[in-house]
Amino acid sequence: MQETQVATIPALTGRPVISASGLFTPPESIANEELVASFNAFVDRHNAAHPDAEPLAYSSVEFIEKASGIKARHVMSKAAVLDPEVMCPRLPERANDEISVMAEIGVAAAKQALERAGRKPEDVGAVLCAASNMQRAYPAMAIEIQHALGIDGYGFDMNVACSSATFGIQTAADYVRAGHAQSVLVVSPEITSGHLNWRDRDSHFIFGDVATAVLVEDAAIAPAQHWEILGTRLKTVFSNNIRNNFGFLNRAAPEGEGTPDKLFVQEGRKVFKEVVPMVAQLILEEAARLGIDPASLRRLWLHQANAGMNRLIAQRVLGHEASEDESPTVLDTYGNTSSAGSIIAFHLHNQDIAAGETGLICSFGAGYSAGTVFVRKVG
Ligand code: CO8
Repeated sequence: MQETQVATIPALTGRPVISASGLFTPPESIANEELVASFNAFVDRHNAAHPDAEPLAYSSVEFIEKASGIKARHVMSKAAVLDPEVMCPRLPERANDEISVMAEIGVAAAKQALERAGRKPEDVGAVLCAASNMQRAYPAMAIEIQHALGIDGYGFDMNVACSSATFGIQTAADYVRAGHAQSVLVVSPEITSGHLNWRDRDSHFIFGDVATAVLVEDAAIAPAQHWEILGTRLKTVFSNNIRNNFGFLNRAAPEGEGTPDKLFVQEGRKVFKEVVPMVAQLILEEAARLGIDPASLRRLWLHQANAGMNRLIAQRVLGHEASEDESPTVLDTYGNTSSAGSIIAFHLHNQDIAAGETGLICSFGAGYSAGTVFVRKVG
């Protein structure tokens, strides 16, 4: 008698892991020199047009690099951003039957994560679109990404500014822990250029566009090489020091010089001073809870907002000045990509980590908000 072959379904463990990550980088990039030339051309025009007003001051490449560590940023619409008459992205509107641009770049990152994990879309149970700005109110970007990938299950959007990805990873991990899903995509398409005030000297250099994806799965179905999630911890503390008042109750176009509070605004100095201790404390408390000696962490994949902030946080965590190997930066080429920053750092700088070594993905930003994901390499 012929034996019937029955596919064995692995028993789920309820232990969440990161199976793979993905990255989409827009092909166009703006170097500081080009950005400052455009900004200064705008300043000349503005001052010539408003001779009786307090003149605007020039920006400078030296200041930007020294204050932030940023040398360039990728963008979805370079020519319009650099045009001193425009200074915001010009992305042509798409018909409702075309994929929207935010979903498109999210899908590109998600496909890479799925491919790296050897996962078919039909085996994914949920999609979270976790980002600091959504292209529209509804239908959710996550549902469009889910549809474009051919995923059954459910999806929704979540926004916790720069901490969106780590909040998404904890949410995905909780679904795995609870048995609600065995495979969850956390997608972070960040078109930050749309909510950056490119005419504001204090912040025009900060942000860049990108998309990342993280596949969180039950250990039972993960590929042999993966990252065990040892623990996640989130924190929020209300602050007005990073704010954007754009919303459905104020529909004025968020461009031009008259609506700066409908774009990104911040008290950068205060953010720096207040967020560094908050994040360092969160990391140290969580390490203690998990029984991890912070000095033993092999690598910190920190949020990429400012090189100086990362230097201080890493020093408090590791107990010494961190090397580029211990706390890699992607700020120089990507700028601040909001929630995607720590995931880009993780994606680009994890191949050399040995099995058994422990690292930390950590993000922080507006809210204030902060999230930690301690991971250990397996396989
Ligand atoms: N060129 C030349 N000089 C400048 C420029 C410029 N572009 N900008 C400011 N200066 C001058 C100032 O006028 C000032 O001069 P003076 O001393 O004579 O008054 C001097 O430089 C110093 O200015 P600052 O004190 O502002 O400069 P800092 O050294 O503090 O550096 C930074 C500014 C880089 C902004 C720094 O404070 C910083 O990085 N802070 C932390 C920022 C941060 O982490 N923010 C979090 C944002 S991420 C987030 O959560 C938002 C999510 C939403 C994303 C949406 C996307 C749009």
